[in-house]
Amino acid sequence: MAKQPIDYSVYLVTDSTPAILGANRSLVQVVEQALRGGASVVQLRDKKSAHQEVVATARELHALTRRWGVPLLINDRVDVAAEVGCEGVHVGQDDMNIMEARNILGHDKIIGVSARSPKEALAACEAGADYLGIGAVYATATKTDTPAILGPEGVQAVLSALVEAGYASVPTVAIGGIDTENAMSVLSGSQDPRKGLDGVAVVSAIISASEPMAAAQSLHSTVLRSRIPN
Ligand code: TZP
Ligand code: MG
Repeated sequence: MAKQPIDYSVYLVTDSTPAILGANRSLVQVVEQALRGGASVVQLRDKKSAHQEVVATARELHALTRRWGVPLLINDRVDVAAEVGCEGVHVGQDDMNIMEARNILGHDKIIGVSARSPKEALAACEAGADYLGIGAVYATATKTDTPAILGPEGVQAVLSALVEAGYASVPTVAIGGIDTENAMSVLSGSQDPRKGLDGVAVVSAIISASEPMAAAQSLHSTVLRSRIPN
C-alpha cells in the first residue's frame, strides 16, 4: 500500500512526566487539545514505562489520532508500533537501525530518524528514512544529552546538504527548544532557499502550555505564514 503524504507542520512529541505535563492533567486530554489546535503528527515518546504500559497509552492515543486523521508514531520502540498497528516510528541514532525497523514494520509505515549533522541526515536518507527530525536547534531542558546545539544555521547546513545530495524531497522538521515565540526565527532563519522545513517538532511548547490548543494554533499559523513567499 502506498504511503499517504503526511502534513508535518506541527509535530507534537509527548512527555507525560509531571514536570512537563503538570501533575493534574492527563496526556490524552492535552493531546486532544493539541489536535483541536492543529497538531498534525503525534509522536508518543516515553523513555521510562514498561512495554505494556506504553502499548496501553499508544492504543489510547491511536484511538484519538485516528479520529483526527493524524499519524501516531512511537519513539524508539518498534515493537510497540508493530503491536499497536499505528502509523510508524521515530528512531534516534542509537536505536534500531532503519533497515531492521523497515523489515519489522513493512514499507507502508513511516520511519522517521533524528539527525544532528549533515552526515547523519544523509546516512538516514540513504537508508530510506521517510522524514528527518533535525536538532537540537536550541538547548532544552526536555533533553539534556544533545551532543550539539545547531542553531538555525546548523539546520540550514543540513537542509543544504540534503539538496546537494538529491534528497530535497525528504520532509524535515526541526526540534529542540522551539516555542511559539521563536518558531518563526527557526522556520525563516534555517531555510536553504531551495528547501524549507516542513514543520516544527515540540514537546514543552504544547505539553507544558497552560492552553495546549492555543499553543498548537499559534505554531500552526506560524508555519503557514512561513510558507508565504516574500
Ligand atoms: N530531540 C532533540 S531536542 C528534543 C528531542 C526529543 C526535546 C525537545 O523538547 P522541547 O521541549 O520541545 O525543547
Ligand atoms: Mg531514540
